[in-house]
Amino acid sequence: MTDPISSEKHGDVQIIWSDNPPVNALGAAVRQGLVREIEAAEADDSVKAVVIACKGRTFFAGADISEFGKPPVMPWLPDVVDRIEACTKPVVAAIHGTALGGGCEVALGCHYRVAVPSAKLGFPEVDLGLLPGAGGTQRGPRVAGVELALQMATTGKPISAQQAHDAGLVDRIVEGELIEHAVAYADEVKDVRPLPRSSERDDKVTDVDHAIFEEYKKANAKLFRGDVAPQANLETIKAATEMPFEKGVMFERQKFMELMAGPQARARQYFFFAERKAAKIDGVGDDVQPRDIKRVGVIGAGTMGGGISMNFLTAGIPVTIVEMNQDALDRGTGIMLKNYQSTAKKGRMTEEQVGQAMGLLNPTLDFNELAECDLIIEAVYENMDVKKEIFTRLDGIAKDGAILASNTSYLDINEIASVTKRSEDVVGLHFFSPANIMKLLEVVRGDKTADDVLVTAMALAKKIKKVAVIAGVCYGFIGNRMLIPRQLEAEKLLLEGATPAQVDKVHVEFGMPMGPFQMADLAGVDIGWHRDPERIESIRDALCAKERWGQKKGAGFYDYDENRRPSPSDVTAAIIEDFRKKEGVTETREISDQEIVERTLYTMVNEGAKILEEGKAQRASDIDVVWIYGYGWPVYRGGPMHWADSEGLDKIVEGLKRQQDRMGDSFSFSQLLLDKAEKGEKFTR
Ligand code: T1G
Repeated sequence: MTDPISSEKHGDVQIIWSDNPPVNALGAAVRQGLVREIEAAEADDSVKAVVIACKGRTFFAGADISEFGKPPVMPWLPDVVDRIEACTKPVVAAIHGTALGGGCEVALGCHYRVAVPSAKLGFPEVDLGLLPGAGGTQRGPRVAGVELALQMATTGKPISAQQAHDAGLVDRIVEGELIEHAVAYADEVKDVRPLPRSSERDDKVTDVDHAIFEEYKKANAKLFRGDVAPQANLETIKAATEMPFEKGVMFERQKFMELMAGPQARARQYFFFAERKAAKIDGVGDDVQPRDIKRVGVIGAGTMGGGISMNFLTAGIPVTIVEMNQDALDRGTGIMLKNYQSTAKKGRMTEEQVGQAMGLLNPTLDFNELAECDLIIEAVYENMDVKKEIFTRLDGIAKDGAILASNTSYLDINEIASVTKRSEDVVGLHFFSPANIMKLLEVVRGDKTADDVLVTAMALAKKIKKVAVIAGVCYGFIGNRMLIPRQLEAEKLLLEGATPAQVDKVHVEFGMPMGPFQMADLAGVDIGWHRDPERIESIRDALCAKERWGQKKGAGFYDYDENRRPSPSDVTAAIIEDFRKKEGVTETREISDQEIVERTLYTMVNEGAKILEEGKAQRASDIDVVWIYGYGWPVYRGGPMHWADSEGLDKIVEGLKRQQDRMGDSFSFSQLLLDKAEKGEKFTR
């Protein structure tokens, strides 16, 4: 392993370089090299000042997460930062890319910080279930101010170089050649004494009104629900206003170790790598090149077609969107513009960017205009015959090499491909509604889908800022397939005596954004309904028959007021009671919350295991990525499969056995789950 740290002289300024691709993570060799080179610079009388800089695309992007959980190798990062700060000569951090976590802490240990305009600085440790553990919770407030440090540490969101400069976290923003400017700055300050050591500054942490912490917590309540790391970050930042630096860092160390030892940090760190692993396609070499996608075609300008189109327009990729009639086309493009304008109103886009995006849109009624597209995505009515008809037409007009994709959320991609003469070009691209917001994209691999089509889909997903997961062809692919047992058991529980509110409460307390019935009302109780009000085969049918189709109708499982605020419904209770009678259910019983967990969450794990054993997901961690990005599964639980491991697969099997009789024939055990539980194995380690 070559030494990632080197140094070179520029006049009487010593530059200490880190060259540790891909992101200059502060692994052991980097930490050792930094201490070695700082001590050498300090001992060298010809050196008057030091610059710390990084090669490649970014300044240090943090501690090396792959080292977590392994035996520690000295020096600790806090000691490295302290050693830099203690240097008797000025040290200047030259920042480009993203100075994150430990990287931002190294910069804070330096006496000065210069950055290029595009640089970002941040404390994303909270996203790993941690807090800045190398003095950042104490130096951050002292340099950037308590409120900005609090926001950075509890949200994990990076700030721009300009914001950092305005707050005093960056001393100078330099245009052009960073190193040249950094060396010049070091030369400028080489005789300045005393050295501005962040840990010695108290002006921004004294006389702080402690009310800001409670106010911040109240204003950001969602951040603190369920997740323990944000609270720990708040407490350590607050400590900077209550105690001297030395005590503050001891408190920081204590809180850091507590978090690191907890299940939430383990889950989040697992997920950090799970998300990145999802991009890898088993059995497809890095030599397989993506196809060039210059123009995308979207068929259907409804909610999905419009949302899908926006992803590409925002990424600067032209879109031809096709509808059957002008009204539908105008309505669709109008909604797209409205969505962009509301984003601009929130300051997340400029009006000019809105104009650029919409300027790339070619709305048309002429299906043949799709002939010039490199990727065509069908986003029409969820009906196999309709899709087959469209793909038959596409086969006749799409240019050679065009990728033909369906946004179907359940249907068989192989069957759709079978009507074309180019099955190798057919793939599923299952976006999640709202398609311009939700990060998840299920890439559904047909039996004949070519490798380069998959590689193209994964590359395009990254370009449009989606997290893509490869799914095999089965009903509902990965996410929606696991919804099936959950929804089925949830409705059966209503028959047996539970209420929608009780089932939903268990899920929300678990950390889901909403429960099964709240989700049904949001998505539409009538999704997949056969539309025959006389045919009442489930509680859903009974609700649909009464046009209780969910939020859009002001009533579904719940009643809704004009602001769509839900309340338990007596009408729904009566409909459930009637349906019980019709089904011959004469008595109901008290349902425990644990039973709800076992029948609606444990059954999801069982289905996930079946998806794995059938090869419809590449790995268990992909299933976790689907559920966290597609349905809001609490990331601090790591996804259904990681959560099952942390519960213990034997406990999952036990719970399912307890419920097996109640669940009846609709439930069958995954053999993989039984085998792993038997052998004490896990899905995700
Ligand atoms: N450690 C180890 N590997 C890392 C890494 C890290 N900190 N950051 C990225 N990688 C790997 C990643 O797994 C991937 O590997 C490759 O680099 C490219 O990453 C004491 C305790 C920097 C914004 O949380 O946010 O400091 O898949 O695909 O989209 O207080 O990586 O190619 O094999 O994400 O261009 C705090 C995490 C750590 C930053 C670049 N720092 N990284 O995004 O590339 S904790 C973070 C990121 C800490 C101290 C505490 C992003 C990025 P592979 P990528 P990208």
